[in-house]
Amino acid sequence: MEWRYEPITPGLSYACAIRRVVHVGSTLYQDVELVETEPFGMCLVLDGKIQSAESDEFIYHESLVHPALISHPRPESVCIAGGGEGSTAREVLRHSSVKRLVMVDLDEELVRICRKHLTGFHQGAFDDPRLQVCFDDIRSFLLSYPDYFDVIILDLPDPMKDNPTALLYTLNFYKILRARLKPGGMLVTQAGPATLLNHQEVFTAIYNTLKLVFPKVVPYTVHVDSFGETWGFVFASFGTSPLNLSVEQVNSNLLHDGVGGLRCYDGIQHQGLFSLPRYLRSSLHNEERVITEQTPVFVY
Ligand code: SPD
Repeated sequence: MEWRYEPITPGLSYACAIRRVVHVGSTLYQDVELVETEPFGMCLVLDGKIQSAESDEFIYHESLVHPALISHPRPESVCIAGGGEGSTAREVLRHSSVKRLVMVDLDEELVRICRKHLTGFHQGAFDDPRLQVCFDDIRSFLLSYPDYFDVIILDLPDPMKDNPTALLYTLNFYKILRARLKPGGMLVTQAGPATLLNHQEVFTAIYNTLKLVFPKVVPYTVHVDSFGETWGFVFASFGTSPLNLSVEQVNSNLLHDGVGGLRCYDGIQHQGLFSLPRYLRSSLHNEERVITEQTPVFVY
């Protein structure tokens, strides 16, 4: 049996048995592998890190998308930054209120590979007429985009050393995003690992930096087996908070927006996502780092 090792944090890796390798290559921007693994089925691996796995990508993508979308009274225009495999778009398009979804991914070749090989992930989302895919750098795209969004979702690769993606986890970029939101708009970003060992790599700093830009900022987490760790997200808005929603309100908002077919997220899971352990709440509270272009943060 062949094993694939992925570093989690200094002194810790996790190993995953490989059944077959479907694709190995490099695009203009990153190394791309598609590997079928014993525990998680087909996995998308970018620059050596699993981004999405057939068996549990629904946990990550439902958690990324739905808390923000059901917190907005009527999300009609949504922007996704990244999200090349199409699963984030798939989740957004479950909402019948969404009239326009713009997905901006730098890597056209990656999207082409995912569209061809990961049909179970995107499930035809790329054919939905509400979706417009733009191959561009999200920062320059937003600076010249003439319109505004109700919700912006950052589904970007993790900030890694020697990768310009790290500049999309900065104070400056968060200010650009705020300027592209409609009144009442909101933002959610994937925010890196959130285990006891590594939540201070990027998660607490992203939270702290967003707090300088938005009046309401709420961190949350979910465990993703194929990442080998618990994952962090941060929600930010001009005042709306997902924390105020009861089990019944979440379920009723989902129903009202025609959202069906979920396997992880509902009113009960919503309360779990936002119930953080004491050590995490205290680290988030005590964090002082601000992420700027000059002081980026990186995952291990
Ligand atoms: N779709 C981008 C999500 C980034 C998540 N990175 C996960 C790395 C896990 N080791």
